[in-house]
Amino acid sequence: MEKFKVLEIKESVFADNNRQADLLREELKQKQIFLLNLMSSPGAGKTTTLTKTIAKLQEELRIGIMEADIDSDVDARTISETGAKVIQLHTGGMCHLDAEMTRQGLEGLEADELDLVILENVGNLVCPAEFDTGAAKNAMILSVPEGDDKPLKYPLMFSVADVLLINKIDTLELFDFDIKACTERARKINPKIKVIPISAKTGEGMEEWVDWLRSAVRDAVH
Ligand SMILES: Nc1nc2c(ncn2[C@@H]2O[C@H](COP(=O)(O)OP(=O)(O)OP(=O)(O)O)[C@@H](O)[C@H]2O)c(=O)[nH]1
Ligand SMILES: [Mg+2]
Repeated sequence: MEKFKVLEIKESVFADNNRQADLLREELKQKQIFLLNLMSSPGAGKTTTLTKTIAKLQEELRIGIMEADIDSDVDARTISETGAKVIQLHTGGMCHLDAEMTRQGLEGLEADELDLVILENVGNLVCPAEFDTGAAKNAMILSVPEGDDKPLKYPLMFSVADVLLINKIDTLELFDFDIKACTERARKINPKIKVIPISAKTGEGMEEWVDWLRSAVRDAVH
């Protein structure tokens, strides 16, 4: 038997997503559950970063992961090996999650006893940025092979992110990726964005990221 549930989430019936997102955010705050929405293009390293993040935090926080995909359970299978609670959400072709879909996921996950829930959103740099999920914070990953011009091409994603992880820095030698230029471009769109270069593969930068996340969870709860 699988160690995780697969849930077909239904298209939202609410017209006003921002209101649903605010309601969900407030409810989660009351329940002291910190929800992080993790976004990136396909293959930037969301699942790899999550497995390493779980390993560093699972002794101190009760963690649950919601893996959203159009139609596969590859990522939930990977996460289930970490021992964290996980659910696979199928969006039925939709390239994003909104607040009501996120709520369905949280109910399926039975998140009430958890401290930290991370939503791995559908891999896409456009649609997920357009829908508030009700998360306390938004994180995004841009990986080195994608190029340092992405803040110029997908500004909305950079404008909604609280933290930008520049992943795969172990490959910097192979690509013309200028971390400083990328950071400046991202900050021009979003002056408050926190930028953390990491390699989910080698572990470089992961401490700084985990410290950021730990503080964000603590600040939200206290
Ligand atoms: N070199 C290197 N490869 C990495 C790093 N992080 C992830 N990868 C590789 O990048 C590929 C995609 O990683 P995933 O973690 O599956 O990416 P994802 O964003 O979850 O992908 P989707 O869920 O399909 O959108 C895998 O082959 C990983 O091993 C890294 O820091 N360095
Ligand atoms: Mg993934």
